[in-house]
Amino acid sequence: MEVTSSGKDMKNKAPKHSESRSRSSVLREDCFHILDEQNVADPKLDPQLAEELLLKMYSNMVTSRLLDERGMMLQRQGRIGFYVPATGQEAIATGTAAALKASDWAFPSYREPGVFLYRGADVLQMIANLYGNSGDICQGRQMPNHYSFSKQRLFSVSSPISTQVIQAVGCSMASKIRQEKDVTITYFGDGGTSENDFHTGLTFAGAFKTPTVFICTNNQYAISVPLYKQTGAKRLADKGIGYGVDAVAVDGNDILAVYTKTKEAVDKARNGGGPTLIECVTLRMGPHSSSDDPTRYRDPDLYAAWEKRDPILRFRQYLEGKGLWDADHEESLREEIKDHLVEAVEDVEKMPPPELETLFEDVYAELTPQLKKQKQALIAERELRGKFENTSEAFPL
Ligand SMILES: Cc1ncc(C[n+]2csc(CCOP(=O)(O)OP(=O)(O)O)c2C)c(N)n1
Ligand SMILES: [Mg+2]
Repeated sequence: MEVTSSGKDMKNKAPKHSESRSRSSVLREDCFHILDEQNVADPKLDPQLAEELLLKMYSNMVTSRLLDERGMMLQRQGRIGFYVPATGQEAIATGTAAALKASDWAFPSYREPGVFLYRGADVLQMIANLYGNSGDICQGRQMPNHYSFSKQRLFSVSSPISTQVIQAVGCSMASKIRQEKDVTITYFGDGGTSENDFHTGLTFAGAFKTPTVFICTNNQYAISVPLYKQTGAKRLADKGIGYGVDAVAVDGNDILAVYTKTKEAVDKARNGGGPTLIECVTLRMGPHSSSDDPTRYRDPDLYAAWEKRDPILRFRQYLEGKGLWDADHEESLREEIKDHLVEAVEDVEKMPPPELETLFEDVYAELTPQLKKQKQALIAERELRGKFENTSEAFPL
């Protein structure tokens, strides 16, 4: 069910929380979808994307999944301190990114590696961010999974929830004022819709009709807090109404549905039609982060039901149905990606930590007198000690 900002078709058909698990699918009834529960596309809704694009999307999803597997393994082996998996959410990152132009702006959260990958971020540099060493664009000043790739118009990820929402709206206001035809997309979670910044961002977007697309990944949890404890709203898409922002809920595990609704929203924004909020309904299949143990708070039945709706599996079956994919393709793709990741990890692990002097770079064009003094003192201290030992312990995030 689509919601317009006039609220016309809002005779609330939204399910009660308890109803959301009652149909054969665990997916809420109101979500736009193209693939059915047997993963067959509705012929009237199938966007009939070109083969090259479909295969690029599939490869991107698998790369994101395998990067997650590797990242969690590296953390468990003590080679990196922290990792945030996006497992189960690959259709959202890839389906939305595929609907953008390279000149559009993206403001992701920590759970969208697929957006970075799709827009051409270098995997080696992404892995270097996990290590925070000299290969890292941010020279170890960011948390793991908080990537920054400004050349690809990918804004730096921030940990504080939803801060990117107002930044994205500001960016799209700038595009509008400059009469540039770029669209800004931003991503946040279900929990993120309880933050002030979400409401401020949507207020400005609605008032100024900015070319912004808001992607709310409703993965049903904010760390251990389930959605029904997070909000009284039955649908997060409904939150658009109060701000005059058109909204729609989609099956977040159906990449064709995610792509189709994002493309509509992006085209509308580019043509002066204003912002859209897209609620992508999914389930976070992994832990919140490598520091979390979801078995302490999660219903195993819900998890098992969503496992059958794996977005990669569903898309693969769609591709197989079109004769574009088979087991041999799958094996060679996975081999190729795994080899690439192993090689990148090996290369990154050879890189030294960032130079001490980099601590003083990238903020001021010219160092302030105080910073100059601090820099000299630190260099003198290093000469005295020979080197600095790394005595830090991983912070349990
Ligand atoms: C302003 C703020 N409050 C609290 C936190 C701690 N925190 C980190 S992630 C998170 C949950 C966010 O949940 P959601 O928005 O649903 O996104 P998800 O992690 O599920 O992708 C919280 C509360 C934070 N980073 N920033
Ligand atoms: Mg969440």
